Amino acid sequence: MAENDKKIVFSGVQPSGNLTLGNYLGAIKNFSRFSEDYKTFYCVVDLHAITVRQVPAELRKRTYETLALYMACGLDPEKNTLFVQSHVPQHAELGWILDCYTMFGELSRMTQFKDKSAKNAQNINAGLFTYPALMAADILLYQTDIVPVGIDQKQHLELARDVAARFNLIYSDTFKIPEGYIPTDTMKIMSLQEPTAKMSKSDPNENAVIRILDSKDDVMRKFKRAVTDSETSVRYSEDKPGVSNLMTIYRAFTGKTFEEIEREFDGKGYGDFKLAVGEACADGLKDVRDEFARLMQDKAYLEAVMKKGAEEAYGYARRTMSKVRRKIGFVN
Ligand code: AQP
Repeated sequence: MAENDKKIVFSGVQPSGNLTLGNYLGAIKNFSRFSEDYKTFYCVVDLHAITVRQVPAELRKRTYETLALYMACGLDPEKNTLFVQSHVPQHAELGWILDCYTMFGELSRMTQFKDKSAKNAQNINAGLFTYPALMAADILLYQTDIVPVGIDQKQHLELARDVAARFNLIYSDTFKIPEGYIPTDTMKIMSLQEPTAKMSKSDPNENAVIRILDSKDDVMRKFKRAVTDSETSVRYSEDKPGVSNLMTIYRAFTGKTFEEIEREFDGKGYGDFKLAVGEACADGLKDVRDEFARLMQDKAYLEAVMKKGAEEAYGYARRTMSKVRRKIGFVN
């Protein structure tokens, strides 16, 4: 298919911590399925990361690491545009403009804002509040058709669609209205310690979170300690959130159905089951860990990928921005 006829895919991950199994199964693992037939933009969203206070040296290091993880998870920089958000200034520019087309009431209803302001009560800044308008800008800049994300981002994506439609109504067609791509089988991986809450990279309890780069020993230990329930049967059910979460993870790595998993562990206790989940997960992530370690040795290569990605992204972003500026009435 000619490059210009391809549909456009955009997504991003914040370099706000060591990435988790949730980031992997809910988002990054799905990115590469679009590489061949779509024009894909995958961004390290550092502007979003500073809505929560970051240690500068850590943020810089994690920006390289997130890019390396994209590649270690199978994203070829020759087939995907991989870049860092702050390297393309149109994100911040369109972010500001869309702030002016996003309503206070809409932003107040965002559950992520409510959750994050509860967790960061000492730093409820304006950026945390307007985060969804910047996310809308990220997506709309590239005239995106499809946005692969976990279910926690659905509300933000719907807001991006509403803002795009509002802008189009005022000024005539400017932005493509994007669709979400939310994986049905791994849309929300839960905490291992509190299985009714999302697994989050900023969770202070290390036992709750599997990191993509955890050693096999760490993965095994964390699964062994995972919270289950007082029964012993491996069965998928809403009233067994811990076991159901482990089954979801096991299914993602083995391709087995829930029925097959229930049969496999029939009559066995949770101990055997947790060991099997740990083995499947640690082995499934081994190639990613090895490739990540190799890529991190070559900082110059990572910088070359960032630079090429930013140049490609810039070309697309500039085209949308010039249209937006003209429609609003800015002098070019
Ligand atoms: N637990 C999860 N299950 C499925 N998908 C998930 N995602 C995140 N956690 C899970 C998806 O990963 C992508 C990138 O997320 P992000 O880094 O932009 O921010 P987030 O959703 O706020 O992720 P975290 O891990 O919870 O970060 P912190 O702790 O910094 O807030 C998104 O597509 C998201 O849906």
